[in-house]
Amino acid sequence: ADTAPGERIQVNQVGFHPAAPKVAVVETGSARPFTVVDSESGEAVFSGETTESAQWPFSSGDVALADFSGLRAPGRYRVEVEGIGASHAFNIGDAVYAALSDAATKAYYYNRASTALPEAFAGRWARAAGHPDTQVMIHASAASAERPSGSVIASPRGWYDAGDYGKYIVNSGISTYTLLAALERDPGRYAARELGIPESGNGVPDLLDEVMWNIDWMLTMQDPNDGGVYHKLTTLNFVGEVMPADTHEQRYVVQKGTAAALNFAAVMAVASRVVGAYETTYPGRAAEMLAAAERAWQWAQAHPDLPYRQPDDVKTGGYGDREFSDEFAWAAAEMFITTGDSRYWEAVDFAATGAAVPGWSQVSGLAWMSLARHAGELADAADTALIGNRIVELADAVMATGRQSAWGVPLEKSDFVWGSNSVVLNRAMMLLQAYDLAGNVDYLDGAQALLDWVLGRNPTGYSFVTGHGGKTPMHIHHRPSQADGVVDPVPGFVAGGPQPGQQDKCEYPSKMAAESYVDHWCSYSTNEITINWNAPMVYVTGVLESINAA
Ligand code: 9MR
Repeated sequence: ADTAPGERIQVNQVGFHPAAPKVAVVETGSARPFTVVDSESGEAVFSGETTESAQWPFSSGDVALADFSGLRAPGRYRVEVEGIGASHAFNIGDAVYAALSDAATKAYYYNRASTALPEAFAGRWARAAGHPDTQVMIHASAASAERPSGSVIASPRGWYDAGDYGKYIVNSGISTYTLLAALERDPGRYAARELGIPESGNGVPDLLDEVMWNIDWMLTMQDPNDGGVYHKLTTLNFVGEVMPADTHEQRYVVQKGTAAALNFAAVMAVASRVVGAYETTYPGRAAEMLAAAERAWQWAQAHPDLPYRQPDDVKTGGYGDREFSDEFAWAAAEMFITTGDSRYWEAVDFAATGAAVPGWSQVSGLAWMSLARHAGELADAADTALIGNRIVELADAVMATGRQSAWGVPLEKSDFVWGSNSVVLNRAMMLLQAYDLAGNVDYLDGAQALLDWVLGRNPTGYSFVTGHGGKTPMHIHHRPSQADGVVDPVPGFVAGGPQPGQQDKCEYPSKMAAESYVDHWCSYSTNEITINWNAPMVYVTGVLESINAA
């Protein structure tokens, strides 16, 4: 008998651009005929036969692929297989990711610290101000002669990192960068996107205004006395599921370190060149940021190997990293691009620097991504052949992994870690770099398959973005969503996604890597949201929109 929609046929629940490859995954032990039907009338508009069924290591059961790429007519549809059921409904059309991309960006607004979110901008998710962060204490681990332990600084604004209320410099690095990179690739697109935030209409892309909220905070995390950067600003322990306005525990800045300084330097270098185009609205800011970047870079030269070591009395997120060659490469690349000063290129052995799919602790890919984006304007010192090769090598490695697998999505075992959806989206982001560089449509199609995964073509049956898809997370591990009394979670957030670690001891439906996910508040290891997981969603959907519109 047929099952409920989405039970045995998985598809991107948001949809596809007309020219995109379109694939649904059917749980079946053998090849089957399928149809695509108009979701309103039920009329069949496309028919085909699935591939032979196959298994893969990350989920149970045989699946087969239903390819309906030939359907290009705009509309709202479902995939149906007799005796099995139907998929969730999805759209085919232009601008199919525009609302999603805006929502994934607006999510940052909803996670702003130190401000009220008025109903005019936040609608049902309006909330009172919390965490003014004007009286933040210097933790003993961060004490200096000028700023002794227990002395107080102001460090307002910024985004909450995740479902918790901490503000972490390392993770702000990749998150803020990725949003700026989206803007650098498509300034025209973002100039036209209105997000409904307090700064809308100020003549600057809303995306940049949003980023400035976090940059303003990041700048306060630099010690003006030596240029070093504090690792994080948090309470000593995680607080409970309360609204920002209802928690008043003392907050601290904790320990300077090499990773914080280099993440800070890289972001400020990028932000400086981006905000430089908006001198009227943000006078003096580009120069301020570049100076801050240079000081942080200098500090890191003097402290090249200072890992973050969590003090005994601090229990919030660690974001500890012990390997800094990628952070050095990234900061050097951004400083080189922004200043044109070849000393930055020469400060790092780029020939010996590999490229990896980016994550908060591995940022070499960001260096290559920026270098490739600016390849046409780099100072002579740069090796542009090397830059192109690194991107293409990485994209080819991504494409080689599991592309022929049962789900037709280039994934491998090591992708199923805490925040797996961000690994998937960062893979897609890197494929888009190679597409921009080499024009090979395979890379674009690979990026589409990866986006499909996060939007529903996966064994959990969830589209992992709150509010976007037929079956979406309702109980994300996000304090405001849990505490605000509104049934729907704050929209536009990407949940972490399946991974077999089960670090939180919630109850899971399966131990298999791609099925180990539960839509429950308790599941901070699969159902939390973070600023670094949302960023590649903004990037990838924005780029696909731009490519389709071109
Ligand atoms: O995203 C982080 C993930 O890579 C780590 O495995 C995990 C455990 O250390 O921590 C994640 O980061 C969390 C951070 O420390 C605090 N804010 C919430 C983040 C997402 O869970």
